[in-house]
Amino acid sequence: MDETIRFSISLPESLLKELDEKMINKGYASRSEFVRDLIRKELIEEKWSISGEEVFGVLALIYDHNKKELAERLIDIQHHTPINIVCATHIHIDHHNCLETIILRGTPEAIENIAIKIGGLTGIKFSKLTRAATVDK
Ligand code: NI
Repeated sequence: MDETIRFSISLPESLLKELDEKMINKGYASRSEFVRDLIRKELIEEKWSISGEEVFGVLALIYDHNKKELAERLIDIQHHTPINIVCATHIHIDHHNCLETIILRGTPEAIENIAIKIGGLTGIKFSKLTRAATVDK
């Protein structure tokens, strides 16, 4: 575990006020925790912008259960990129809708590619890729 180092930063009063409001609205207990997460978020975005880095993605989907060819296409895409698929979870929401989350691992390009391929299929009603990465130990 990294040693925690304390340092001070200077901010214009209005920016500090904004920071505190956001910190409270997001449920953070301290400025330190909020600023740490802001820095991590920036580092994760940076990692996603570098080609060849290993990153993770969580793709959440809602789709039409009645479109049988869609389910087949979804499975096909996953079978053709098994190296990037860590796992998938499927729940049956109701008679017509399925929810699936697919956890992906690989380069930003590979993950974006799969997410675009899947998100563009006919019958997908919702598709959202959450970009994740490790940035500290
Ligand atoms: Ni289902």
